[in-house]
Amino acid sequence: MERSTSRQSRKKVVAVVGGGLVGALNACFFAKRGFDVELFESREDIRRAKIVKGRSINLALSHRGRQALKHIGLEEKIVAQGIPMHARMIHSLNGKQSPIPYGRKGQYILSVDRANLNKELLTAAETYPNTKMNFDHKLQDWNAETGLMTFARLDGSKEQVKADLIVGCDGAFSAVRKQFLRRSRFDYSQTYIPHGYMELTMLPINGEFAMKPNYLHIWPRNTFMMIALPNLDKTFTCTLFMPFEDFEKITTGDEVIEFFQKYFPDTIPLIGADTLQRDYFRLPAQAMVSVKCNPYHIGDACVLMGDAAHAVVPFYGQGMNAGFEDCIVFDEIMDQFNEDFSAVLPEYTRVRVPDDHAIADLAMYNYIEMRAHVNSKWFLFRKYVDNILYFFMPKTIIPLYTMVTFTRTRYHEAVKRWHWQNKVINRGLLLSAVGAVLGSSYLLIKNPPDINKLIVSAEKMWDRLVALRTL
Ligand code: FAD
Ligand code: EGU
Repeated sequence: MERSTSRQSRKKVVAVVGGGLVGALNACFFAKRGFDVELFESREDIRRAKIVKGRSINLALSHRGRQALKHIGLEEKIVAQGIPMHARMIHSLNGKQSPIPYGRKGQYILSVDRANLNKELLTAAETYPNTKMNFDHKLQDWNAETGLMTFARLDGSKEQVKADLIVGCDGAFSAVRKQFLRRSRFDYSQTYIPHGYMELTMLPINGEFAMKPNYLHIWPRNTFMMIALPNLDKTFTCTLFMPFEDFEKITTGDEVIEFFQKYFPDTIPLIGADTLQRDYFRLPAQAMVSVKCNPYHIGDACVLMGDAAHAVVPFYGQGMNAGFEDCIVFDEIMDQFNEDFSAVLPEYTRVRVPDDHAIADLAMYNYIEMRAHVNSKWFLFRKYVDNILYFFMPKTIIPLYTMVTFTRTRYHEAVKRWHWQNKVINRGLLLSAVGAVLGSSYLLIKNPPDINKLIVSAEKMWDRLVALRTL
């Protein structure tokens, strides 16, 4: 009796491992609930760092991520520092640009600066008196039985810390997750895709954005693809996605220009030939990995969130958004189960695993689909069809990306609904095809055409088909 009251009166210590996007956000969520929060980050404080290394410079923030920021009162501030992207801008090989809106007016995604977002989140976490930030603390090992963690410092020293709950937000190569791997009945899979990515900077031209700023620019070229997001300093960060084996084939500056001349000719004058060559060889192409696991928790002692639980390939722009939503889902379950970790953790796994696995699958599916046959024409066609169906039947046919990007529909529900919609669309197509055949047969029987006219028109049709192919 006495023990339990003393346990309840003592504030529980929550150790958040990883001070990246999800870790810093999570520190705010736990601090807001009144826990004693200790955040441990292996790198130095990026607010003081001169060079910020790490992954992609900017990210697309959408509804799920924004909702999470709203919970900690940071939505407005981050939105004000982001650049709205109301549409994609599809760049065809011939330089033609075609915008396709993301949704109705007011439906847009935001291009945000990763480093800036991380800094704002760390600062927000620090404003709570019950948080303590520990930089230069790299988790080496921890004990699932005792909750004792061992951290390595840059000076070679070690530090041991105990916590009531360990929250693993230490990214795709999570050290927290290592202990999970040693346990029985832990499912784990990791897949590297054959593509790598490389970031190229497009500087302003005459002090202005080199391209229209309020768009997500896309150059879909089947196996090669480039995406560009605007930054506040009027630059664009272009991300080139390409199989590693093709990256390796390009070894000289001339070959870089040759390659861009062939696939992204409109970008050469915008990026500039020398910048292009310099950026291309500055860093080797980066790998992309997809990680799925289950469960996300060990007893009442440890839980994984963000990339540590589910790294996804970036072909839906949802990695961070999903990680941020993890924090909301956990928070909602904390309310439901009165902050009782032994009940909250299993429930979090039960609820969240199907959704994170669904977005991991969707992102991988989109990667395979884009690589297989998405050139600019196909991309435009598909998105037009999506938007047209949505326009005429907004209650029935909601594009998948709309559910994923602009709602908090559970990812696995979105997938289910998408399958159902596809069935409806296919039935509709089949029905209209059957109707068309029956209808035209009837008309043909009623008024048989002159056979000579028919042959001429068939020839014309053929010419048109050939013309279409060579467009
Ligand atoms: P991370 O950002 O990886 O942070 C992990 C932190 O833990 C780091 O600070 C690291 O230093 C620290 N750490 C690691 N190991 C230890 C240790 N042993 N001890 C202590 N600390 C440790 N998502 C989107 O939503 N929209 C996008 O447009 C988008 N675009 C992307 C484009 C690319 C090219 C890539 C690669 C990813 C993209 N993502 C996007 C995904 C997004 O980057 C990740 O999902 C997000 O960064 C995950 O955040 P996190 O905090 O879980 O992990
Ligand atoms: C990739 C890298 C267009 C940032 C998926 C769309 C992405 C982003 C799309 C990166 C694409 C692809 C969607 C958003 C977004 C599209 C989306 C991909 C942001 C299906 C910084 N993707 N990304 N889908 O619909 O839902 O515009 O690096 F080319 S935002 Cl691959 Cl919405």
